[in-house]
Amino acid sequence: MASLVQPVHETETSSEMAQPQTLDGARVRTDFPILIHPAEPGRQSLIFLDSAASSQKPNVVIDALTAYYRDYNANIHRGVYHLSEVATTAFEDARKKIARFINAASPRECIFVRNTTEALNLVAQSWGRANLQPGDLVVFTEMEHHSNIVPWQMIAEERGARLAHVPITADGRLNLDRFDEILEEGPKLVAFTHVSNGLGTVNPAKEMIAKAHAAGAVVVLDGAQSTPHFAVDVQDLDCDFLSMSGHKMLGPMGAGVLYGKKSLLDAMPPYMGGGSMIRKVELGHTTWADVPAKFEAGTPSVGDSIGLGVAIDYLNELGMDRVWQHEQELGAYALDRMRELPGIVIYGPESAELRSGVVSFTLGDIHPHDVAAILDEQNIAVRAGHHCAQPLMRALGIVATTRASFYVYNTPEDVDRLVEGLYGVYRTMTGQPSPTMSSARVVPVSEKSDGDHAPCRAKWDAWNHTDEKQ
Ligand code: C6P
Repeated sequence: MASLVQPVHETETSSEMAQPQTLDGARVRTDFPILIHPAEPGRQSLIFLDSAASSQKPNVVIDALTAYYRDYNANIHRGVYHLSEVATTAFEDARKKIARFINAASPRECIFVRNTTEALNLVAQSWGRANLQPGDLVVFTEMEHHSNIVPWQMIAEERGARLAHVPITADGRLNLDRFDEILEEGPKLVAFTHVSNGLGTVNPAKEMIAKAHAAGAVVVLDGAQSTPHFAVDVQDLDCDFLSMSGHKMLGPMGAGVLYGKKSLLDAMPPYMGGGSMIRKVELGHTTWADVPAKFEAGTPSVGDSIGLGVAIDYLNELGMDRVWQHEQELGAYALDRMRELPGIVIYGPESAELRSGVVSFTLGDIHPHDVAAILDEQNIAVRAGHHCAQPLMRALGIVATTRASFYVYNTPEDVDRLVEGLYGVYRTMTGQPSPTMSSARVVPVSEKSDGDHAPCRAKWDAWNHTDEKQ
């Protein structure tokens, strides 16, 4: 039975040593069944450019999930029977893989959660409730995802703490002069994203963490958009907490990680009460288990966590340096090609070196939802909206962008298809055969008489009127 469990791979495998210098996106793609399905009749092949929202999954991850449910599905940390022991070992092996992946000092510093949102809420509700006093200052930035804003607002309101934010510069970087000024006020906690999901900006995390520590703050790093794409070393960065979303890094939905320094985690109260997180329960009083169990109440997503471990094996075999180089090359190529498009505004830093493989843009006065809907007709999947970063959009003076995001399975040909697709958007929206953006008003597709795009637009509009537009 135990042989059915994916082995724990070491980071430096001999196969990695033999890998070529660069990553071949077309080869990698063959490991992803969803990307190589024959196109449906009448549709072009899928170009998936929305990995910043959630990545696709390779066969090894899908197979690991199937194997768990087919061969050794059991609850963990409870059963004395063989099946449960096999599942427990596989689950804890996944934790060890994650700890090695981010260079945590111990697997105990890695807590399984569902996603980044849960990781950040855990810190806010546990560390925040125990440590924030009335008048304390909590700092985040204008480019944060809502997950790294709202939990701080909630706990600050409850504890009477104050909030401050670091603004962005005109080219979509953090205003580090303003950051330094805010640090002079001695914040208790600083939370910021390693990489912006709305802009692709890579923030100078190590430098910012050192400054925040010098000012006496605890630092929470949102790693949702960094850990899938380049090597993140928590000891080198010296962050106090780091959040990860496994579903953005080839893993299943439902497995994420909160890394925390053990000394901090040990001192924090539990976030949720229930099974697994206790040492002793009496009718009037309970004592807590050690970390990580203290923060893992209830039955975890066992199969998903094991699947995340397998995703990490896969990324290690590709090599995180190659993954990052591949994405930067694709990003640079996309910037070059897309800049030729008339009327395009690309948000974020000019220099490809300061960016991840995310290109967020607007196309003249065409609504980003229209751009995405028309690209979808060409089977090109991109995201449009505020990307759960409304304050960022406000700072940019817009309500939404269209966003293409690249990952290991994308190729320069995908960029070419995107650019062709965007010329198609011009044609659809302006009715002009040539792709020049004149000063003439672009007609929203929903107003066009052919009505072809009306269903897409109606879908967007309906969704747009819900409370939480993504
Ligand atoms: N961004 C995007 O399309 P969850 O949903 O909990 O896995 O991740 C939240 C989150 C937090 N921080 C950053 C920087 C993120 O990018 C995300 C998720 C997705 O951009 C979905 S909104």
